[in-house]
Amino acid sequence: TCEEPLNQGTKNQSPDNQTFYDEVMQGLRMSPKQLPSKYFYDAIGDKLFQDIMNCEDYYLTRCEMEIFTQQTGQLVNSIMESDEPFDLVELGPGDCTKSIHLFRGLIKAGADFNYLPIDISQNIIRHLEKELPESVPGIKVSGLNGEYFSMLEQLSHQAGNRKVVMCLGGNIGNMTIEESHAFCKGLRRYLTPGDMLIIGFDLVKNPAVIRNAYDDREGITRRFNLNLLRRMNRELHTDFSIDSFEHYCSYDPETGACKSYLVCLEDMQVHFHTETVCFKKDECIWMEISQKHTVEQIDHMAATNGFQRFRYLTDSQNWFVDAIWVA
Ligand code: AVI
Repeated sequence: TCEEPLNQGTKNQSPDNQTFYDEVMQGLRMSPKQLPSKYFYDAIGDKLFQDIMNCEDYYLTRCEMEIFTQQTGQLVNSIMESDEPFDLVELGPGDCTKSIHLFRGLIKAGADFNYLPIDISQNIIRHLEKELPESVPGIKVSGLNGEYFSMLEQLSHQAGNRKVVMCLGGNIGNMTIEESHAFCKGLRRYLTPGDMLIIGFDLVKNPAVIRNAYDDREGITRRFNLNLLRRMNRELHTDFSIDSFEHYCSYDPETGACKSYLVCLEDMQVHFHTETVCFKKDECIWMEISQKHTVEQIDHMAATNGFQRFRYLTDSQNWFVDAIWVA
């Protein structure tokens, strides 16, 4: 029979899986059902996201790359407004394909800085500590492995330089407007007046361009979303029938919210350890939000969370902005 999911019988999960399981169940108890998009990124999801970033229809990476390669001088000058040494803290650095252009510019300009990437993946941190000094001679890298706010907390207890924090890739778009305000407020607590934040936002634009980016012709985004069901089958031993779900993406030009869903094509029961979850034909699971912003909303986000607008760098199509704010 199909019962409401109950909070019980999860003792056979490992602690890592337990959190995954609990967060999944919490989302599936909501209406509409939701799944947490942060779990997209297992090894297969990472690879699919790489493919998304390289695909024709997904413009965000190309736009921000253009800013980092064509406007490196403006970035360097903004950061070096003050000639004091600084700690360049990057939240979720990936493989630094964009920020590496900034590092080279800063070193060329004689900047005195330490690069402190923060990432939840120990592999990424190890990789950057090893590779960056080889590809960017003269860079000083000291990685921090953990959650953004706990690592910033740790840093705040050490005597440090002024901070320049970078949050690239439009990752803030994967939060609702409310969550992104809370995130900026949270960040601000770890900064002191004069510190800087460089934060990437995807801008509102022709709705068709946005929809195509999240429903690409090659079907990579579709596979990226479905991979979370596959991951649950692998790691939580569920029995989702993957072929019975279809990717659907909506964009609302009035709110700037781009949302992706998986639509269930038939009535189905999915078994979770000791619990069973029912899905109805045509029911949608909300998978992810990719919020688009106007410059006015970005200004408002700065002003209401303790930042001042310093400089905005956009790509040549005006599709993406790296906002530079001062605390
Ligand atoms: C990581 N993040 C900024 C991507 C985005 O554009 O929302 C994740 C993504 N989801 C589907 N395509 C890309």
